[in-house]
Amino acid sequence: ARSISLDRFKGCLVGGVAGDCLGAPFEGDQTVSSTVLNSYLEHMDEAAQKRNQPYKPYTDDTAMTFALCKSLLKNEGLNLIDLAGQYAHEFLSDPRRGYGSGAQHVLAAIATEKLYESTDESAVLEPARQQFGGQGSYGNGAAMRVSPVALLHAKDPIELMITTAHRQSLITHSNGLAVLGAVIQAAAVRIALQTEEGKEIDPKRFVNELRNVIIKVDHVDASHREIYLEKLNLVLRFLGKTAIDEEEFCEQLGNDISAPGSVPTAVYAFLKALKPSQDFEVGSGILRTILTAIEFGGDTDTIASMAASIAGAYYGRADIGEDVLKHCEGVQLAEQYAEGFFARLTQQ
Ligand code: R7I
Ligand code: MG
Ligand code: MG
Ligand code: MG
Repeated sequence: ARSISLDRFKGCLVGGVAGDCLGAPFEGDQTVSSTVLNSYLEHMDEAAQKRNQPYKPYTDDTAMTFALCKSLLKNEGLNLIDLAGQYAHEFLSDPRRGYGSGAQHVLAAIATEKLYESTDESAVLEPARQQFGGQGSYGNGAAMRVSPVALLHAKDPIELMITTAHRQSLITHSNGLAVLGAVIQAAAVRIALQTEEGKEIDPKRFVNELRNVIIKVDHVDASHREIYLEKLNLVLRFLGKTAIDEEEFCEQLGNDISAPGSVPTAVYAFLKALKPSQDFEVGSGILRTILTAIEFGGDTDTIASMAASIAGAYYGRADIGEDVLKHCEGVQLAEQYAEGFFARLTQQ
């Protein structure tokens, strides 16, 4: 059976765009009821008629993902200085996409100091290192954009993927929690992508593979690794429950803009939505994943986008119909980038 395919490359990037566009209007809400979410999908055509098309804009999550795609394809791999320039250029050319305040500061500094003209990689990483009193940001901004790294390294040893996911983080996020979040998110996409077509995913095995990845990440604090290992235990614990106390879920697993408070939650949403849901009667696995992610409120664009990148890599582009996608900005560009990564892989 085939695993890696163009349809699944497209599913990954298109899923990420859809999660961002559909989740963004709920960012910062507490919880969102399934009644509201079902009605939201059903009335999308009606709502669209009142606005310009496509009326669901993407946010910083997708803007940075596209910048990463562009730089990786242009350089046939990671070029940190070019990538820093690409991130900064994307931000300055379209700054109102909802960037985190720390990220805005770092990207503006890279542009102001023209660090993308430097030949010294460490100079480009300096603004991120200085964030939050020298601790670096632990926001989820490095994880929310990382899915193209899994496509770039789809056929390479996992160590290469880990290194690229790690290094691309450092341009904006030097804290080990942010780095690990990005590596885990990239690994989740990779595992989904490599699962044979039609083969079911076993949540315990999926989580175990992520544990093995965490152990391989160098140059991060052991205490940061521990935090994620504990979060993955919680993912399995919540998956095993028949009823979930939303308050307890948000407090323990999280729904916020920190990497440890969102990346494991995205993994949870993907794994939870593998099974049909009584709440959401949608045929698409990707859409079910997105609604499952939005339901907990909080950082809905980012959690839905990360979860749907994983889901898209598993179900493929064909899983999600045009009914909803036609309202999302950036779908065509996502498909073009997926084609770029796929062509590169088949030429190797
Ligand atoms: O991580 P980042 O790019 O933000 C991504 C989020 C996503 O939800 C996007 O959709 C967008 O809405 O923003 O941006 P950062 O500014 O690096 O991190 C996000 C926020 O996390 C910061 O603005 C801080 O509020 C918080 N944060 C910290 N707070 C205290 N100490 C991150 N690191 C720290 C810290 O070390
Ligand atoms: Mg956003
Ligand atoms: Mg925001
Ligand atoms: Mg967000």
